Amino acid sequence: PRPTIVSQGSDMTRVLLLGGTTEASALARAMAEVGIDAIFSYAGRTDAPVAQPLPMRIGGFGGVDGLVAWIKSEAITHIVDATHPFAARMSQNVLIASKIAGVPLLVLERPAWVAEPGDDWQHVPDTEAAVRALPDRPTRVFLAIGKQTLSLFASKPQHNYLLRLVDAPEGPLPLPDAEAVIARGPFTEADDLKLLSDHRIEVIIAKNAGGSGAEAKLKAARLLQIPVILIDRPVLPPRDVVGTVTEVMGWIGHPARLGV
Ligand code: 3Y8
Ligand code: NAP
Repeated sequence: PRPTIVSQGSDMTRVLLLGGTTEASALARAMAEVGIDAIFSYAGRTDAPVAQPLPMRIGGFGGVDGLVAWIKSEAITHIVDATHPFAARMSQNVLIASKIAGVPLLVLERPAWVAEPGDDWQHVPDTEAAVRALPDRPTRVFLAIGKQTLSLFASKPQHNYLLRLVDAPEGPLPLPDAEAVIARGPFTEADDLKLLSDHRIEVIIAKNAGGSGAEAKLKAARLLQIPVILIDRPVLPPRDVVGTVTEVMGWIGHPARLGV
């Protein structure tokens, strides 16, 4: 359903933008450009998140109750969930909190990736299934899923794992034969072609994040004929979802500048 315009951008407009993705950063730029009163929220998952052109807050809210209290204390009039498709708990919490607080919510989400000719993808429902999908013979695996679910792969220590993390791991990795490259996307196809070739990768495990910031490795895999085990997104309850910054700006009541 097309979101109805909630307000014509009255001067009471105050937006909570839950960020952490390429699309959230694009939306922040559009809002800053037209002077919308908005707060950009990070979880504080990384040591030094990229700065935004909006006032930022960093850290959890303290569950649904903390979020409801924060929304009220900040007199928020609109909430945009532009978090990652795998940030399921945040999306679940804000869906509930928006109803309790009576503040409208709109989700900005990129479509899932769809295989193209030449792709060799195996879809699995979750990370546990991705572990099971790995072969038994020792294999060179590119684990492009960050660090929060790494420990699940300890049940298959025989593989050589290449990890890509945003921050250097504090302690030892939970895998005996693993190497981490430290890099913050968005990544380019040339970067990922080189990474996959240099490390003689035989299979990639990735989340079906969608969007442009993480898709370079899939394009490189297609060229190099490397199979991909792709983890489906967690299922969330029905929400108002749009795919573009322009639709979000219209919903807030500000026609986006042409070309945003
Ligand atoms: C903290 C903010 C922007 C946002 C950029 C996007 C693209 C680059 C690609 C690979 C896959 C992965 C991971 C990834 C990408 C974008 C986007 C995206 C994937 C930052 C960021 C934060 C995070 C959190 C981090 C997770 C991890 C996931 C690495 C900033 C850089 C694998 C997801 O060390 C950790 O604990 C990292 C945790 C959640 C997944 C995981 O479970 O480990 N993202 N990523 C946000 C916060 O604190 O609120 O530090 O600047 C943002 C981006 N990461 O503004 O341009 O839009 O998706 N992020 C995945 O998609 O599979 C890397 O290596 O190919
Ligand atoms: P999650 O598991 O859904 O959320 C766990 C808790 O982290 C939430 O309950 C909330 O804590 C806090 N949180 C999450 N996102 C937040 C935000 N934007 N602002 C304030 N608090 C937030 O989240 P996640 O998967 O760890 O993702 C964390 C951040 O990384 C998000 O901003 C997301 O967009 C970004 N990101 C995630 C991925 C991924 O693969 N998961 C990929 C790229 C970017 P409280 O309950 O205390 O409020």
